[in-house]
Amino acid sequence: MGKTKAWARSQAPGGAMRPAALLLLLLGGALGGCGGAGPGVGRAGDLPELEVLESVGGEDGWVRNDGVADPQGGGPAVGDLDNPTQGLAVRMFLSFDLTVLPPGAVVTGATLRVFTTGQIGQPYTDLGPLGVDHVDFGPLLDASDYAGNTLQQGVGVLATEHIARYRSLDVATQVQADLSAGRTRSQFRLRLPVDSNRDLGQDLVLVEDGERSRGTPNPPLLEVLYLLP
Ligand SMILES: [Ca+2]
Ligand SMILES: [Ca+2]
Repeated sequence: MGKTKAWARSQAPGGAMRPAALLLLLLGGALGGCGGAGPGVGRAGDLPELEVLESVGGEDGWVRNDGVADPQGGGPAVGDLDNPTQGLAVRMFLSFDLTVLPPGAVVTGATLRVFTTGQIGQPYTDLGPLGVDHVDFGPLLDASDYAGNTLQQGVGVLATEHIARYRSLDVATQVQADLSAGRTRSQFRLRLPVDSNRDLGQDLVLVEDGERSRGTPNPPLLEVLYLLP
C-alpha cells in the first residue's frame, strides 16, 4: 500500500513535518481509525495516503518586474526594492514535483505551507497581504513568469502580518487540476497586491525557499492527501 513510505517521508526533514503527521493522525481518527495502530497502518482502502513534497530548489526562485529571474537561491522575497531602484518589485515562485504520486491518485486534500522568516520595511501595511496564484512556469523561471503563465489568480491569502512561522493555504483544487491536466508539477506564485509604494524604502516579505537560503530548516512544502485509484 506504500503507507509506510508515505509516513516515513512525512517525517524526513525533521520537526517541519510534524503538522502533516498530525493532520493525518487526526484524519485517521475522524475516519474511525485506531490511534494505537498509528496513522495509515494496516488499514484497507479507506485512509488517504500522505505525501509531503518540498519545493524543488533548482526550480523555485524569484522574478523581478525588470525581467531578472533567479532560481539559484539568492534572497527569496516578495515585495518592492524601492531602494535603490524606485518601482522595482519582486515575486516568489514555488515548484513541487507531482511525479512521485502514483498514476490516477485522487487528491482529497492539499496544503501549501510557506515559512515567512522576516520582513523589511512594512510590506503588509504598505503593499497588502501575501497572496498566492496558481501558475505553470515549467522547469525554468524567466521574465514572462512575473505576471504570465497564470492558471488561477488569487487562490488565497497566506499571511496578513509578519509572524516567523509556516503559513498555510488549501490548494487541493489546484493540485487535483494539475494532475487531471497531466501536469508534472504544481507551481505557485507569491505576490503582494501592490508592486511598489515608491517610498524609496524596501518593503519585503522574506520567505524560505527550497535551498533554505534564509538559513532555516523550513522549506516550502506541499502536503498532499490522496486516495489510490
Ligand atoms: Ca531555488
Ligand atoms: Ca517601498
